[in-house]
Amino acid sequence: MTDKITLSASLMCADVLDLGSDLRTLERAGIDFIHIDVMDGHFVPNLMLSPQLAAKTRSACSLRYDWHLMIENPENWIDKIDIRQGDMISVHAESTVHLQRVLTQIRAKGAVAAAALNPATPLCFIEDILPDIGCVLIMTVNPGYAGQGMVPQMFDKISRCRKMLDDAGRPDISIQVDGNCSFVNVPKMHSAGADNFVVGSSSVFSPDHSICEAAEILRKSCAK
Ligand code: S6P
Ligand code: MG
Repeated sequence: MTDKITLSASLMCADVLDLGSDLRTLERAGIDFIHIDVMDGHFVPNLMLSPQLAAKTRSACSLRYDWHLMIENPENWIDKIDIRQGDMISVHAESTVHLQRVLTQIRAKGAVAAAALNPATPLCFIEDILPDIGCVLIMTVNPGYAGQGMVPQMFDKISRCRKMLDDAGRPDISIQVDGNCSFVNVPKMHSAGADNFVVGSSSVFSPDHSICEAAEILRKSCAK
């Protein structure tokens, strides 16, 4: 596991009336990815961020995008999303019966392929397809909404995931965590083995700190 952490800022938590300004500030704050939550109202009980609309926000900053697909049949969408070299795309293991095929489609576009697991989905769903994975996304809330509390047993799941990856000779596979990545939870998630954090209403978009201050607090909290 790497000591360096990366931060993915959740666009659904940004100021929708001033998105351009938030995107420019996120870039100045040293945020690594813009996290785009795509929801279809079927896989999760909510609708969010159209890929076409999200793609238009690219003109405001040059950060890589991290597309979190919470949709049924994600294989039908890979060619319709503005995926660029170095982006990350996460697909839920529960959303398709052909997870390995979708991950291969993503890698063919020069993007990092991430396999996402809901809190109730066991790690064994991905253990046979590690060669096709660049990142595991451990959901620490049930996906669909921002502002939820973390499912506490996910700390242990992160540790077991890190061990599974290291034992398989894949310390290079990143672990991303999404859901209630707060100032309190992030250092604990990092100690458990995660290195990429989806940051939203619990930190970089919390009313108590500016985006730049929040990013700095998070990075310092994980520094050795
Ligand atoms: C939720 C979604 C997430 C949220 C993010 C919000 O289903 O996948 O990416 O936008 O977790 O952050 P917070 O701090 O409100 O949990
Ligand atoms: Mg997300």
